Parts: sequence; C-alpha cells; structure tokens
Amino acid sequence: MKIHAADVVVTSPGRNFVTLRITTEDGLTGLGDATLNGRELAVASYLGDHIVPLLTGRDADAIEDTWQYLYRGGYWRRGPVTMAAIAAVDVALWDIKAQRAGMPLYQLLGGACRTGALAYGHASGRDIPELLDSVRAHLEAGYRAIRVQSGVPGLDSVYGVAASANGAGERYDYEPARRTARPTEEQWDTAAYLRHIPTVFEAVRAEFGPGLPLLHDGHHRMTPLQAARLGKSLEPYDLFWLEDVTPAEDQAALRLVRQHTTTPLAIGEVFNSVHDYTTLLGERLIDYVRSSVTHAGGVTGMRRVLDLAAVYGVRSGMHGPTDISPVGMAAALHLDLAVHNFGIQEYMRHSPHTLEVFRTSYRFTDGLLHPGEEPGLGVTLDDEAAARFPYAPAYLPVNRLADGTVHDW
Ligand code: KDG
Ligand code: MG
Repeated sequence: MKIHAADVVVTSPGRNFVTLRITTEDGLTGLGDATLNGRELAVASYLGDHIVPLLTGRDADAIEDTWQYLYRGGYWRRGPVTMAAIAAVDVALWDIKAQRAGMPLYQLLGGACRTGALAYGHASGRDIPELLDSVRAHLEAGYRAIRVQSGVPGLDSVYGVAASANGAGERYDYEPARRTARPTEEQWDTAAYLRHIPTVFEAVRAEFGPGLPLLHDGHHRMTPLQAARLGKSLEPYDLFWLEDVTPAEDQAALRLVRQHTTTPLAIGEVFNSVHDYTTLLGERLIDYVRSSVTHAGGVTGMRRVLDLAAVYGVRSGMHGPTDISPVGMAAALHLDLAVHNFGIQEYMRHSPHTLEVFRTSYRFTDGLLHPGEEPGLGVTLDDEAAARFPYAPAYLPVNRLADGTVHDW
C-alpha cells in the first residue's frame, strides 16, 4: 500500500513535541515521535522540507528499504536531527504495518518475552529529608525501581532535582526545556557533588534497605578519574546503574572508569546510532544501553543497538524522560516487551495536558509498564487538542563553573 500523505505536528502541551503522521492510500495513519528537546524546529524542518516530499507514493510496507533510503540516500549520516527524523518515519511505518496486521506492534517484533517492563521513576530532593519523602511517594505510586538525584550543598539548582517538593511522586518536570528566549544558566561544582553523593545513598539505603533497585545519573559531568572515584565510593550501596558519568562522545573514557569500579555503568541517551556503541560494547565497558527509539533511528535503529548489545550480554535501559513523547514511549514499550535483553525502562509520567493531545493504550501496574493490546502503537493524536497548545521556544539550561567556564550540563 502506498503512502498518500505525511504531515508534521508541532504542539506544546507543557513542553514541545514534534510528531510525524503518515497516511496511506487506504486511509491508515501511523505516528512517529521526532522530538529533540530544545532543538525541536530543526527536526520539524528536516522532516517537512526534506523528507515529507520523498514519502508520497512510496510503499508503506517497505520499512527497511525506506530506512536505508533516508539514511544512505541522505549522504550526511547520523546526528540527532537526521536520526530523530528517520526514527519518526520508521515508527510511523511500523505503526501502520501493525495496524494492518491487526496486532499490537510487539507481536510483529517477535511477541512478548515478559509480562511487563520494569520501570524506574525519578525521586529527587533539594536535601536528604526531601529526597527520602520523594522515594517514599514513588514507592506508594507503585514504582519498584527508583532513580535518586539530590541537591548539593552550595549549589542553587542541580540537574534532576525538582524545584519544589516532589511529594506526590506522580510526575514533575525537573528539567523543562524552559520557555525562554535564551537558556537559563546553572552553576556546577564537581568536587562538592563528589563529596555529597555517597552520603545521599547511605541515607537512602539506611531508610529503605538493601533490596530496592536504585539508579543515579551523573549527566556527563565528570572526568574519567572523578567518575572512577564516584563508582568506587558508591559500591557499598549496590546501585542498579550509574549513568552518563563522562561526556558520552568519548567512548574510550569509560576504560579507566571500568578498571576501577564494579558499579554497573549505563550510557547512551545522546547517542543516535549503533556505531556510537562499538568501542563500549566490543570492549565490554558498559552494562546498559540508554538510547531511545526516538533518537536512535526508530524501532529499526534501536533494534540494531539492542541486538549488538545482546552479543555482549548488555541489557536495555531505554531513555524515557518526558521529552520522549507518548508516541516514542509507546514504541519503546513494544520493544521492551519483545527483546530478550531487556533491562529496565525509564518512565516519567507525562502531564495531563500532554495526555489530552496523545491518547495512549499503555498502562503502568505494580511497577511494570505494558504497551496494551490495541493494533499498532496504541497512540492517537487529537488535532484539536494539539492546536490549543502552540509551540513556544524553549532551551535546556547551560552549566558554568564558579569561574565562569562553560561545563557539560
Ligand atoms: O532533554 C534532556 C533530557 O532528556 C535528559 O536530561 C534526561 O538525562 C536524562 C534522563 O536520564 O532522563
Ligand atoms: Mg540521563
């Protein structure tokens, strides 16, 4: 069946989302997420100006061929903008194929390997008592695995820490790409962070015991030596993983970290291709791959990452903050169910406004996510609701050290 039309929907129900919708000649529609937080319009233009004109008249069933046509045919390969655009086409075509088959997508990907995907939520606190309340609230909300981020004495705002008490544990946007004409600026001090974080995990383990899977995100801010020290100092607290300790583009940096610590390592949310992982996987430097369907070339691109990871016994931990739209989240959940080397799925809940625009069939029960049984992805887009939330420019923050030097955020 041929592709009849494709259009790009940009909407901002609390934060910006870019969605590609493909319609076939027999009237099926598929959705793909192309959201790149803080750089949304670049992907919208890439799709609208360069990809949509190529889609009309193509065979909607030829998913791999279309992926290769856009990847190899574009000449300029990889990169977050290109790969988010290819991802959106890929996911929309998988959505259509599964709808045509009358099956939820996970069935076409091989069927379920498990009853649901273990999800982790984000607990945070400006200080330790606030953090402990947040962990408690997440446990009450049903989470069985929890990411722990804490304020650092002397720093006003820190990545991953909600600006106000995160009591309900239901959802919060700790890092909205803020709707301002320029990025806000934050201050960073790695030495203060390294002194404080072990005391945070000591307090969380003392309160909640040894069994609760705990995660932490270093957000690319350390040198390999600093990261190795952090990994060692957290070993007594038995983390599920320590994420993004060093800037991700330097794959070799993790050699030193790996030599010095047995804390499991996760990386890859800013990666967009299997080629970003060849050193990390080939040398067995990591334990979890963190890419998303949205940013790594769709179900097709992400499956390549997961299959290579499986060769080395490495498991999935797909990126799932609220800047992955419900369309991207649904696609991740179908893969989570279908691949053997699933590890964990990140899950921050979307806002009620977002869920007015995107109606989803996925559900969260007893700490596990399931994509639901609707044919396709199980997500629909309400155009009227989308139009009520127009795009607004937004940026992620920029970090500076005390002397003004720009640092990784
Ligand atoms: O857009 C940036 C966010 O997706 C990122 O900061 C979230 O690090 C993140 C995480 O682990 O969810
Ligand atoms: Mg992260």
